[in-house]
Amino acid sequence: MSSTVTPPPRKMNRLGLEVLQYKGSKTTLCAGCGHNSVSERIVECFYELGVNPYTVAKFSGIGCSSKSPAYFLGLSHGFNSVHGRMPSIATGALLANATLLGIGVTGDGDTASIGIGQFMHLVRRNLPMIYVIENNGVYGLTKGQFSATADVGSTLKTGVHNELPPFDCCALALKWGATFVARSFSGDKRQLQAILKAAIAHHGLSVIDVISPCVTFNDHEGSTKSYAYMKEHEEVLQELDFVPAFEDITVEIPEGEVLDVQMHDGSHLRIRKLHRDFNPTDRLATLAALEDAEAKEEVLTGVLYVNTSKPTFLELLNLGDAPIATLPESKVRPPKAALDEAMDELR
Ligand SMILES: Cc1ncc(C[n+]2csc(CCOP(=O)(O)OP(=O)(O)O)c2C)c(N)n1
Ligand code: SF4
Ligand SMILES: [Mg+2]
Repeated sequence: MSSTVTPPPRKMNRLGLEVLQYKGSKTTLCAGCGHNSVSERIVECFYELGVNPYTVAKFSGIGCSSKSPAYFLGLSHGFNSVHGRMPSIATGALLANATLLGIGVTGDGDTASIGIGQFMHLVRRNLPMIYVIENNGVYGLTKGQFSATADVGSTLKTGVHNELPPFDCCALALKWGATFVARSFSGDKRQLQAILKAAIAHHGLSVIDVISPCVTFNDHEGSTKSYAYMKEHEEVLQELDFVPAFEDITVEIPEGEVLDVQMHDGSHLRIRKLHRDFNPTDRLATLAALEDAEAKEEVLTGVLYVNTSKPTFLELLNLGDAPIATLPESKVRPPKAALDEAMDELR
């Protein structure tokens, strides 16, 4: 007697897409590299939230981290730019088409070394996009030299010591007026998922510094960006729960225990304090907490700061919603009279 086996129903998100449609090409990074875990989290979050991949634009600079966009959201737009210059490319693209959801993936070298000036202006402008720094303390792609986020006293495999003070990208972003700042660890799946989802919902720039160990050049004893160091020194600030706008909030929580942040799209980020009194809406207190943690050799992870009220760069420029590429020629090409007038002014 023959029996037919019915395959289990395929899992789909609210757009009717499968997770496969959110993946990219097979990774060419080293096995165990933290960057691979970050790509996996991005795939999961965009799939679970049902973001239309055709409306996403991925940006990066140069580095192992900057290769990552090839490994997620294969159906989305993408631009792998020049070392440290991704913010300019992203700014141009998102000004030309404000309907796109931008996500940039960069490295600590790409952002804190060569790209620090571009990063500064991106933060100052509050360009609405997600900006993920895959922070391993070294230039992985060029064989593991120290980057500007390497801690004083950390050593390379060769025994070379770093004597220069590190840049803390989260503290700098806070100083420069960032509206969403978080730090996570590539090994913390649940925390990184919640942060990425909140960043997708955030209306403004989301800076996410992810400690993402380089297993080939910076995972040894003496490194402060290794899996072992993070296990010892990570101080998780909160328990995070993200409730998307399309789901009902069912769990009632007694007032005062949880900070409920309503995001622009109607979703909720619920932040429950863990061991210490920490308020992620108090910018100055966060800066002090980061200084204090650095002195104690602790790595604070969680949502460090969130501000949902500051206008974005696109709002300040008062740009129309229609992408430039869809505007008729009459709108994008000045008439001859306007050009003649401009020429006359220069005579
Ligand atoms: C203008 C320019 N300068 C230097 C380089 C060489 N270079 C390529 S990647 C890189 C650093 C990458 O480090 P990071 O951004 O931390 O990425 P990781 O490889 O560690 O993920 C450097 C210095 C380059 N490609 N272009
Ligand atoms: S060299 Fe380091 S950063 Fe680059 S892929 Fe390998 S483990 Fe990752
Ligand atoms: Mg790096």
